Amino acid sequence: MGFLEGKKILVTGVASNRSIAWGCAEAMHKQGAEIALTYQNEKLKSRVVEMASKCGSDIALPLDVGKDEDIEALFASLAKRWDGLDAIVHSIAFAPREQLEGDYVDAVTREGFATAHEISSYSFAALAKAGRAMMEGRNGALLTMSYLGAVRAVPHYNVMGVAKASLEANVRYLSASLGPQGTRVNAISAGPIRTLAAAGISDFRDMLKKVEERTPMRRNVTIEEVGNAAAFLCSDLSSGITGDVLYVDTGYHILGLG
Ligand code: 0WD
Repeated sequence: MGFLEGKKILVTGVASNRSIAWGCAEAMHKQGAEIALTYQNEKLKSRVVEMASKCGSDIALPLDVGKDEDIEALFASLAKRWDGLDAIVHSIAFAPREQLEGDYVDAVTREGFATAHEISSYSFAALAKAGRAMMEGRNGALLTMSYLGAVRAVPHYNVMGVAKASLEANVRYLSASLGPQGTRVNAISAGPIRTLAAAGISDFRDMLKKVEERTPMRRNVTIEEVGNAAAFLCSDLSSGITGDVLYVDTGYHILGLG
């Protein structure tokens, strides 16, 4: 029996079979969880429906976190299928491409800053708020995906790093707020992984290579490894952990002069 047997878990942010969210969904399904997926737009719908079926699920629902009505409709639809919800995985981030090129001060704009924060950080609080009632009294868990750029200045990551810092603060505030109802809130800070979102960061290939050369384990992390850590953080095995950021990055973050 898997350690997520009987758990109902909503996984957002599946865009392809390389998505970190997909690593999470697969790992959680393996551990016995029932899975619901979301897709950002109609273009992704058929792919995500098919991916849900690989997890034995027929629940794939639309969600653009930039739209309050989508968030409301998501939980209304979910409530028709499930009598409660045990975990939400938030694996969503976005900044306009030109924000992720060149020098931070040159690139940053009011609009780029606002968009990055709204889609990549506020949306986590919005899902927590909308999902609160369904998660009440179930020892639930919320999980989001961060990156080292939240706490270090990483070339080209620019405003996304500032948004990830906000996201990590969000983890702490949400934990304090939802802890009394038994809901835990954590983040995984993943090492770089080649996904659709990563393709938007200039020199991403170089980043992968540098990490591989220097990181203690001399290789990059996989979505399966992030997924397994996510499964743990959404399970009762991590019942004493909240408000935290777990690094799943083959050890890169511990380096000084790498
Ligand atoms: O190296 C990496 N890939 C890392 C990613 C290292 C550390 C952290 N992360 C984070 C990302 O910042 C993000 O928060 O992991 C999370 C998932 O990212 P991913 O798996 O790397 O990327 P991807 O497979 O592209 O999935 C992210 C998806 C979007 O994909 P695209 O490429 O179309 O932007 O987030 C979704 C979308 O499907 N997304 C949205 N979903 C709902 N509403 C929205 C939105 N407004 N915007 C983006």
